[in-house]
Amino acid sequence: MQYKPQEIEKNWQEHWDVNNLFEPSEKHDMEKKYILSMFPYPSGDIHMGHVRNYTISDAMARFYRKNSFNVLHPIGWDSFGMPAENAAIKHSLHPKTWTYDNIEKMKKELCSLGLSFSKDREFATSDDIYTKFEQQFFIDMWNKNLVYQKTGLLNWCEDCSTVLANEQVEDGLCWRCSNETTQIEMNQYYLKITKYAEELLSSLDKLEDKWPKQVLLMQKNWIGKSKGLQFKFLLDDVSKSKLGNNFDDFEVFTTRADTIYGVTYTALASEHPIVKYLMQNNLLSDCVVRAIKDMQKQSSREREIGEKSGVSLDINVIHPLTKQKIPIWVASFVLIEYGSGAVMSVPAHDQRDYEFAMKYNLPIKSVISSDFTTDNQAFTGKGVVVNSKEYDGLTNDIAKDKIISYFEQNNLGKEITNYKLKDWGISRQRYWGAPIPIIKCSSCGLVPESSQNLPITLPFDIEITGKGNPLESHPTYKYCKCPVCNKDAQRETDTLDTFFQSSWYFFRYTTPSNKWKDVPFEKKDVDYWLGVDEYIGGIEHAILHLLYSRFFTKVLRDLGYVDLDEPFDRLLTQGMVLKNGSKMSKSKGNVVSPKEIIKKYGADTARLFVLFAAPPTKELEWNDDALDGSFRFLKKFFAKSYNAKEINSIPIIDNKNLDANEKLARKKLYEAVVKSGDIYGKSFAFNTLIASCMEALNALSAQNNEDIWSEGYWILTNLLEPVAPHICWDISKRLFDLKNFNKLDIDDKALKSDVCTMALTINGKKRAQIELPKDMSKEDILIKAKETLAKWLKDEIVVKEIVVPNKLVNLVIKK
Ligand code: ANZ
Ligand code: ZN
Repeated sequence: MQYKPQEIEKNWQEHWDVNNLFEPSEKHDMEKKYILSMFPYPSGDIHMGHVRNYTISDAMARFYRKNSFNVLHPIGWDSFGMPAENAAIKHSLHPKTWTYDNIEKMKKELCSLGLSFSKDREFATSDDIYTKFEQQFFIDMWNKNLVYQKTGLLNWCEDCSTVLANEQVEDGLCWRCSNETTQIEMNQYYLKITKYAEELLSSLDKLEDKWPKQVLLMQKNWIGKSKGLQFKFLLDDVSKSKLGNNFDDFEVFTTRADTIYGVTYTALASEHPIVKYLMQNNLLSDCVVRAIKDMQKQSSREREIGEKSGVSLDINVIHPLTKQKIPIWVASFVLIEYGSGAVMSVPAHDQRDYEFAMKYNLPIKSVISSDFTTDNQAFTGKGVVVNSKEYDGLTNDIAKDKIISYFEQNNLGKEITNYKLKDWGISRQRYWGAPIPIIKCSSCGLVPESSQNLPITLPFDIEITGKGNPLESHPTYKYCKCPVCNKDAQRETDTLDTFFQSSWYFFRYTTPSNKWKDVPFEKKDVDYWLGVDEYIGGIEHAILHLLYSRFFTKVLRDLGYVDLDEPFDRLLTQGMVLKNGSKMSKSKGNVVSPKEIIKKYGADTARLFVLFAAPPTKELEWNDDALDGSFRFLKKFFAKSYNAKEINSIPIIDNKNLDANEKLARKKLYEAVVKSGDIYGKSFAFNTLIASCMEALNALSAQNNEDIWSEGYWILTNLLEPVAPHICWDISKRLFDLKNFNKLDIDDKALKSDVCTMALTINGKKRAQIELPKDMSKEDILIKAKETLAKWLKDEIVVKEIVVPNKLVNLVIKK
């Protein structure tokens, strides 16, 4: 019988579909596993990254299902977002039509991979009913003061007359028209994620050893907690009068109070109120103004890593301890959003300050002595304080504490904790998103929509031109009544950031779809299913999505919706899929299409290859030969299945009566069973499990005991089912009527059977080693050895064969 994956796969996909075999049970007395892969954006095409992601989660889901767990393995669509609007402009398709057509298309492609997703729990985040609950959450947050509006800086393209997301600005230029972008101030809605900064940081501890170290570190750095001294620099009298006596001082934040005697200048952000005042009152020369405007145009990334620039403002402060005059500069690397948007600069001990001082010829004063000198660099290490009056001779850590105490005792400043984390700006000036349920009333101000009017849905009849927000120009959408005073009012036309939707989708899956109309999810379902046991996705989500989801969970907890602190118990970040060493991408032209692979080899081969070629967390280099190898293995696996006979339960075999080859086959089989127990829930190194199964099939093939063949297929179809489900269901149905898809018991006797490792050498040089049953005949040993050494023996003449049983084989070849 020939292996015809196309036929087998279609049959089983239909069988699974018709019989709804992958729905979770609603009985909550079973042990559960919630296996979640990050849901896709419906771009229209499945790529190899998807294949990898969903094959990993599917293998986990199938394993746990087979081992009697109640498994939730859902899929949905992260379906709002910009690409739908771009497609609308490019292909004149309505974003909604484009999105939902893509979902249908991608669903078919996913189905062709044989993925065991729950059909019942599928949804798209652009579904009106999803929006309804999302808007309710927004209103709940509004009422709890977790949402607020303030003016924020946004990227603006004058030509497209639209606001651009950070990702749409490339080197300061609009991604669509390549015009220079500017920063404009606009009213934005923000979520108070900073209120949760401390908890988001401290509860990372609970995830230690369960999330990748790298992700924990990235989150920690993003939250960026630091303790330091906040104090005021007083302006000198001349400077005060220059500023029209509108300012007496400004605040700075420093983590290095120990270096305060080394301050040689201070620096303000280009958006600092003092800078703004000087500009607005024409107190600066044209070229200084121009330089400041250039700094304001830089993105925060450029400001942090780009070339430092600055200008002197020609005003001064008084050093709080030495009372000396210190000049005030504007510097590109000082960020307005952090601390107080102003710094004390210590070029001797801070690299940025150092580079800036070198560039503009500012003095450098060393106040920490070190044993080693550094050229062209600030000394940032620990040391003994010098040039600092009464603090001289102390270690810098002690000096820091003393200086902070001095400031606190003399009311000059205080120790504070700062976080880099900023509030989450959630408004987007575009159409294809969830409408923000706020109404602007001229008497009542900003008022949330009344709950019974939810969902506020998008109008379908819009014109998408790429200029401005289509909701703004729609003839009726924004006109409404104020829910409080019933006067004419206007609806907010901003829509929500798509990260808002992806921050709670995993809660929604837990509740059966027949209840979705009335509730976002049921608490008892969330109690049972969460936290997610295994969350699988790309490292690109290490910060934003994962942080926002953690934040949302804590907010929903505080709003009373859930009893949960952390949503994702374990996280697996899959490696990238590469070809010729670089990430597969259309622009590089190195994309391999999953569709073509499935057509040519079948889904099982694609899945086997993806899981076999590398452990899930490592990069996977595409390799056509290895793909072919996976196919050949399955062909052999299928062909040899005819050596096994139909049985209803696993044969009982006594190891005592077996010959060496039979013992080895059983040993290999049970080693594979042990391996399977080792990888699930731990490393998920499917590659090692597959290798074990391959070895077991080889060992099986070296014996001809029919019972062992049956036992072998009972075990192998069970172990490989998560990896290559179609072929395993097919063989298992024919031989065992699927009765072997249960937990496997381990036969210890089979595992313990005697095997020895033999070294294989050629002319005394070690080439390989093999495992063979103990006390195998010399003839058999030689056959095995020559098989293994085949590639070295090609075209060679063996002149002598030496076999030391249970130890080694040496072949002497003619030189
Ligand atoms: C003087 C100093 C001396 C500093 C020294 C560092 C080393 P972290 O640890 O990341 O919180 N800083 C403060 N506000 C800033 C802003 N708005 N934009 C850019 N830089 C700012 O960083 C705190 C340090 O970053 C502060 O300590 C300050 O420079 C700078 F040898 O003050 B430091
Ligand atoms: Zn009103």
